[in-house]
Amino acid sequence: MRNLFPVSGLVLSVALIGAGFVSTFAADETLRSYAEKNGIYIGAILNSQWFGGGLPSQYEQVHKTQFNIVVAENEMKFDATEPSENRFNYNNGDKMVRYAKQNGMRVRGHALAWHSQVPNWVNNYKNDKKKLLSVLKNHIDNVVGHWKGQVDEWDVVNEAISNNEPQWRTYSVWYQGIGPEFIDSAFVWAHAADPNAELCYNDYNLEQGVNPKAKAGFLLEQVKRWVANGIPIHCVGSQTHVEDTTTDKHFIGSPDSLRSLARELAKLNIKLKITELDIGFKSGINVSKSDLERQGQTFRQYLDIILEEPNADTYLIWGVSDKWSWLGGLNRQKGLIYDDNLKPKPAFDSILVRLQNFEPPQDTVAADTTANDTTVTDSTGLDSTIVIRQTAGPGSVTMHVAGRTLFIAGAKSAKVDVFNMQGRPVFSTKCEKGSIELNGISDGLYMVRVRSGSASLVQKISIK
Ligand code: 9MR
Repeated sequence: MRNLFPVSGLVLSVALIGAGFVSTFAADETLRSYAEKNGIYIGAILNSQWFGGGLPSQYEQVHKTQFNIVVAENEMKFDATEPSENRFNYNNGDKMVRYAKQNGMRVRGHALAWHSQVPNWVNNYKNDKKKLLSVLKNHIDNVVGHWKGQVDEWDVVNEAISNNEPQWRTYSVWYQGIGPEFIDSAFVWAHAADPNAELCYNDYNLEQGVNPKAKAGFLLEQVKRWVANGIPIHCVGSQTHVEDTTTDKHFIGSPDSLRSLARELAKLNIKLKITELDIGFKSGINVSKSDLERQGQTFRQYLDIILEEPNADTYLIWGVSDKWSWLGGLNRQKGLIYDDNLKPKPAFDSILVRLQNFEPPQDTVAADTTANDTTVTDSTGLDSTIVIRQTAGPGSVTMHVAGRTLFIAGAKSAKVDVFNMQGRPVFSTKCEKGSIELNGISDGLYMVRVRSGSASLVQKISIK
């Protein structure tokens, strides 16, 4: 892969980003610019305080400069969007969607069917299965329908698995009132309401091993079943709320375990996303500089999964600054990548440097695309036909664009998906004859994914 931003190592030029704080990186060296170079999304929640205008302007400046995917901390949850029966409130969610549009960000919706933050009125129907099914369906129809085409992906079901044993979580109004089939139904309804949205199952403690006794092992069996039954699920979100390795005696999670889950999901053509990352220390302890550096290494190890596993594309942190973080409630502290004064911590540097320097392993990168005469140059003068990632299959799939024709070599039959630069699908088709026409798509940059059997190629193209 060619580097859009040929910078090596740490650049120690001092630049002001936003008002009043100093970073050791130049202003255009942002997490999002390097994430985009690598074809991944990097993001942070918009904290609840942002919606009420209660945060300093620096916060938003950092957020929109550094991130290219956003999710609301609380504002798209059931209690926020349907506080009373069949009366919906989309104000805060709309505000976030506008913000995302203005700043070219992808939008995650969180969360549709969850046992927590369910308004009281829902519990009135806990003994009425038929009514509860219609309550959940109505919620999904309305909320997903309202943001159809604007929310790119949804946590359709959140935290439905028990913490301690490999089984469903039983203390949930949806589980108790409907049974586990509420999950299958929720995916089907969400898909019907927005057939282009990516639909995820989201949970925590998924980094604790893929074995039948662990949550991830139980989940994997369910995902296999959902896929076999044609349930429209596209991704698993791993919240990844973890604790620093030295302060948590019970810490049993690891980036390696999460990587194993990603690989198991790849076999099912399901993506893995890190959706709520924080790496906290126990409350009350002194956190030293070397603790923060170790924390940065752990942030980097989780990022490596997203960079290296072809079915992983999103790295989302549950907060921006340690000053506004839910972690206190969990007896943890300092789990994010900006400190109380919105200054980047060592974890920020670890992530940025890794994003700058990452090169996919040679054997997974397609042959040099400059060899054909269709490599195009965009207005910035940079090559824009760039292979983002390739999964080897039998034979090697390649693609190139000439005018509005996309040529595909190395596959007799292939599924082609075209996404805009925010990751929203704009066009899908099957290619049977070696080429397809990209008429009806406006000029600009796109990501194209070609899949044939187990081979998959993702490439950035420019249409002019
Ligand atoms: O950060 C959220 C916090 O403000 C809320 O009080 C809390 C209530 O459940 O939810 C927090 O977000 C949670 C997320 O929605 C699901 N995964 C765990 C997150 C942290 O608790």
